[in-house]
Amino acid sequence: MNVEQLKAVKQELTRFMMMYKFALDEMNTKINILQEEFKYIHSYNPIEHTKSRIKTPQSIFKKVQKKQLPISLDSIKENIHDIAGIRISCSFISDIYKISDMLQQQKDITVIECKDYIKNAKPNGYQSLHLILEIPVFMSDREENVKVEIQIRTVAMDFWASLEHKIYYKYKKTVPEHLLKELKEAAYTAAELDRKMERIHKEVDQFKKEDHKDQQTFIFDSQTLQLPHLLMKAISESNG
Ligand code: 0O2
Repeated sequence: MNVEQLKAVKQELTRFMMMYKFALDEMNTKINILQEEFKYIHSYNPIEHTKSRIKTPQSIFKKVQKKQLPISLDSIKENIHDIAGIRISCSFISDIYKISDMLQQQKDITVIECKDYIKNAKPNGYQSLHLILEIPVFMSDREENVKVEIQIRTVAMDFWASLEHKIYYKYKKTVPEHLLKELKEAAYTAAELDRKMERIHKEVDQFKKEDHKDQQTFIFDSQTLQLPHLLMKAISESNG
């Protein structure tokens, strides 16, 4: 390849990767809006943290070879669904489904795939909800529909998955039998913890709803504000 050809390929690759960066930015904005709104309505944060990444060209190429795909940008766009990826860690299992539903219902999002490894955990114990969503990205000269992979799981599921990932790579994919067994048990314990935490959370939530004092304050812009009784009464009466 001569210098001019190299430059052209580099430019094409940059434009290709940028498309995924923009898709990631758009999706992160959507997630931030949902999170903020959810905090106002339910008075707690359903998302512990989010992490997003763009797959490196090396890692994309490795996947292309593993899947024996034709080497072209069109084929990569069509067949590799996790070039842009977001991982959302939630406090409770029910939040995972709430966030997933809220995203799936948005008009500009097309759901390409939904894999529920929470209802059907993988044989090794892995649990997570995986979505492949497509969103339009508007650039100066074109519009592209871009896929983003979203993995949504609880903090406990995430803790398990990162340990399993480390072990898997440490042992170069031949993990000793006793560790596989222990990992599976740990996945079961994590799932049990998630169920217990959810039960406790529901009970506290119910108590909060019935607590009259809690109804006289509301959280706005990260501040707890008092609601004067007379103001509430007047608004309620004017609403009929
Ligand atoms: P990486 O390096 O994390 O991106 P695909 O190969 O993506 O087209 P697949 O494998 O059927 O299709 O998709 P799936 O099952 O939705 O898994 C996608 C991603 O979920 C994986 O990406 C992992 O990040 C994660 N994952 C899936 N199974 C496991 C598991 O058993 N343990 C852990 N720790 N993570 C898992 P990649 O591309 O495999 O790797």
